[in-house]
Amino acid sequence: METLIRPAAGRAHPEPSRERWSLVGLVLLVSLGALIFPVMLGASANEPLPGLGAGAGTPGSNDTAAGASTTGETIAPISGDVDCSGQLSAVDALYVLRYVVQLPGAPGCLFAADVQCDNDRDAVDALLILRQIASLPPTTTPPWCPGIGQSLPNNPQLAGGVLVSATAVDESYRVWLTNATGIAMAYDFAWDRLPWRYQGGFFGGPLRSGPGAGEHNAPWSWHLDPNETSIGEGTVEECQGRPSFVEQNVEAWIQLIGRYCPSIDQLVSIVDYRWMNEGGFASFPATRATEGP
Ligand SMILES: [Ca+2]
Ligand SMILES: [Ca+2]
Repeated sequence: METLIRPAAGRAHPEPSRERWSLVGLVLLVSLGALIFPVMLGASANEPLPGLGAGAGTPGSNDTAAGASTTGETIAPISGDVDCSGQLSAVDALYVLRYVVQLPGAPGCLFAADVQCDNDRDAVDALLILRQIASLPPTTTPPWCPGIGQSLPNNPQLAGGVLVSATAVDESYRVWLTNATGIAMAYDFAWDRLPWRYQGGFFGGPLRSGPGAGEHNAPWSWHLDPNETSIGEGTVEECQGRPSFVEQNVEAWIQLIGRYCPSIDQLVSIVDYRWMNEGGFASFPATRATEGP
């Protein structure tokens, strides 16, 4: 079920601000944790955390200890499980903080760190993970964001990209983005972080035949080029129009105009499939490794 996250004019969006008061403390905490945590686990601060040895970056390998064997239990990637252990713990939050301050030993499931779904992996995410573990009231995140601990969206045909659903006037369409600029701008639009000159609210990119990868823009028989589409600047009229109008003239539109610039009257959802190409996780599902006899 797709849910409207904001009207184009309203700019209402979830509020991370309530959490920010704690960020300074958290960044201080990570410095302390970077020293204390490895010691607690019997390792020096310069050694990788458990599971971050030779198998780092391999799904299911991060719980592996000496004498470990796999149980055959399938791990589904879940939001916030930064160390690929299959569950949430304070270790996940610590890994996020270590990443923020660029300490070595990046975990294999770092893609799962952005539990806030704002395209940043930062101390806010670490705080949200800690709140979840402590059973504190959940903080507002976009309705399309997987809840912390919930499975990440899975669609191999859209792996490595981000699917944005929007409406132009009263017609729905979808744009699959694989270019970093377009993805970042889509998130920035959703979170009201774009400069005003981009807030005219439309995508712009080369128009292509067919509904695209995974038929993501079905039932329309066109899509926007995922590698070159982003949020447009200023206002354009020559490449704008209703999705249904483009549908009636797809080939002519491609030949005569080449680009299409659908308005974003409502940004309905952003579904992130990038984890599927990140950190070796194209091989999911993996099996969890646990200590053997
Ligand atoms: Ca974990
Ligand atoms: Ca985030």
